Amino acid sequence: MTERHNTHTLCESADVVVLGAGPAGLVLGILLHAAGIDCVILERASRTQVRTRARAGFLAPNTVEILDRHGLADGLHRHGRRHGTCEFRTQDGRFRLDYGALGQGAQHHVYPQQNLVTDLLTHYLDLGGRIRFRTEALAVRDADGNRPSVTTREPDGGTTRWTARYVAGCDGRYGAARRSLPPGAVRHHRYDHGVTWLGLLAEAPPSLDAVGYAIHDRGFAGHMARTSEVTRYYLQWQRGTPADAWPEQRIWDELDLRMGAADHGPLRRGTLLERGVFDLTCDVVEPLRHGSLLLAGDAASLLAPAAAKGANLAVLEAEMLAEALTDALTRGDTAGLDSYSDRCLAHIWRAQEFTGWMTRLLHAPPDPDQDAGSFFHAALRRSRLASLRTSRIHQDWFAENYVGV
Ligand code: RFL
Repeated sequence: MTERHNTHTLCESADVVVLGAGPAGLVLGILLHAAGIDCVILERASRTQVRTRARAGFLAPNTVEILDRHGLADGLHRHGRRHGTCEFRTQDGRFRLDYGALGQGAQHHVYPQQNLVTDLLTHYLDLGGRIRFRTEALAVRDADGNRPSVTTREPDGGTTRWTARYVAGCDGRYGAARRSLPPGAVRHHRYDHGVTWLGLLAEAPPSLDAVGYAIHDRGFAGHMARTSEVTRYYLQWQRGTPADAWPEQRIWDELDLRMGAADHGPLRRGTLLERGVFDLTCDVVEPLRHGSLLLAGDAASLLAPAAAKGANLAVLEAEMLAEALTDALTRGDTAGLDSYSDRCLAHIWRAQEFTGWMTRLLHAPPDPDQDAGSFFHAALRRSRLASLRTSRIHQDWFAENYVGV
């Protein structure tokens, strides 16, 4: 329903207003629409930006099951690849873990996030779903009542006030949903691993048929396949240094050095399509609900990308939230909404725990007692890696956590 309020402000409504068209918002929008719920997705970016933003690539079996259950995995099955090996490299050598054959024998699907988002968007639009691009949510108001509203800035500069029964904050870490939580409404647990990565997207085929984790005196380097033409690399980076501080040649030389190219073969070089610097920080909002405002995906919890969990949690939470909202709006049954936060937080803390473990395997934590501390932590990391290389029980534990959410 649209109503002209004055020359600049429109009033519109939907039972559920979803903020953000990432994996969380789109899966939620599709499932609500399929259940006959009146919903709209409001997205700050343009359609092209949404369809081309390269981020995740490793999808867990549970994520694929959810997408399969709702008929959303055709593209992934057609163009994605199964993946089940990772390789750890140090200056002393390397070893591989065929994690797909360990634990419960589960593998990842490698499918770039922008392709998944494009598939989800196409599906949502084919269903007749409502979405507004270039529409930025500015604030969520009255979330503690049963008629919350969202104010948006429209592409033409005007504003719209959306009224709703529920607002789903799927607009990431810096979105309006988090910003609108009144002081004291939730607890915000933050942790900074004290490490910064330079994330790179290279127009180059993968250099190894495994996820590569290199632990080197000069810092961490990582390799993750995306497609046969594009590969993601990471370099541990000096905090505060801009992404463009080094020329391409220097970046490739450093990747070669840390990944032990002299011993294990050179990396396949190509143009760097994208560079981004990000600090390995993580956080959890608790609870994930304030009245009629509910959080999902990165808006609920941010994870360092060391263990590739964020997009997987986003899809899981979106399915849980869709079921809970459908029960509430179609049958007046709010039990699912009441337990939504606790059920999600159990998965979130488990993913945070494993991500923290991975981060400490790849990096020494910052230590005020520099010299003694760095020796101590380097020794702990070597011991952790030795255990992973030699203990079948440890390997099974790793495999189960690496592909699980
Ligand atoms: P998204 O994908 O960030 O989407 C949020 C959407 O909200 C929009 N938005 C707003 N819209 C309206 N009004 C506002 N005020 C708004 N503010 C923001 C944004 O434009 C955007 O479209 O969040 P979502 O849906 O929660 O999904 C989360 C995932 O995107 C994220 O967790 C993953 O990308 C994390 N991640 C990985 N996760 C994995 O599971 N496997 C991986 O292999 C993996 N690799 C990665 C990653 C994240 C990375 N970055 C971003 C550091 C690799 C990298 C480099």
